[in-house]
Amino acid sequence: MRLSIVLSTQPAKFQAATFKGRLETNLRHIAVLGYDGVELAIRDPKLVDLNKLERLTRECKLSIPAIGTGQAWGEEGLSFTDPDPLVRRLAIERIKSHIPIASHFGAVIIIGLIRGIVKPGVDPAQAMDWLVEALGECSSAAIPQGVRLALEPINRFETTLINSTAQGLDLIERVGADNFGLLLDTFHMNIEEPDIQASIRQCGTRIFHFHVADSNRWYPGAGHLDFMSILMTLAATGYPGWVSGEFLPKPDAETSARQAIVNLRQIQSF
Ligand code: LER
Ligand code: MN
Repeated sequence: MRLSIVLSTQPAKFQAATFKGRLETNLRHIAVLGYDGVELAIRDPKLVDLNKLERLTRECKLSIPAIGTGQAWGEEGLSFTDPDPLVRRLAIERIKSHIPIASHFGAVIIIGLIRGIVKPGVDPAQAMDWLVEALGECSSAAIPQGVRLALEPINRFETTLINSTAQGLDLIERVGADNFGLLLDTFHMNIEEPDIQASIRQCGTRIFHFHVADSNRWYPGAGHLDFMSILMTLAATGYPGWVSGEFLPKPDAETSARQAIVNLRQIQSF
């Protein structure tokens, strides 16, 4: 089990990015804590100095398993399901602009909140059609560069589109691209799934990435989720990927990141 943790490359409103900004300091810190990789939350790849990122991650011996894209929604309002066609186009182009950097680092592109919500006055079936079209276009553009996209089912309090793994699997059928799969997040699963382990088994080889946070969105071990059982179920699917910490920096970033790695490595030793 390779472990990574979320770092936003810039200050962000999103609260569950454990580390934000101060790229060099935070990358060195994450490496010292013992993580194998860093999941970068990037609002716009244009704002990232690729040479610097390449140098720092090489020096810190950190992989980049995934790139989060939700800040384009959180900070700029871009989404695949906005009634304004220009906003939808900008969202699609933004996701496509992550493909070169994802290809370079071997990272999965996360489709989180950039999918949007069903906005007032929009027919939900129309929103789903826009979503399927956008995902089809982005997945096709990513194939030649060997990049995969992972849609994250997100709880009902954050979006009205794709809350559960069952809805995620239906969407995968509709998009019909081999490089399009799911990102499962234990925090959202705890709210939406009747049985977290059963849902993990059902998603099987369609799991492209995995987020861990406890029931309260604190670090694993700070709430009441059974991570031993969850991670053993994940391993039993043959999942070869990363387990990535995306939790609130509580009581502070340092303590949460340290406790997470202690608790997850302890599970791993069984
Ligand atoms: C992002 O990975 C996530 O889990 C969402 O809660 C974003 O708001
Ligand atoms: Mn997540």
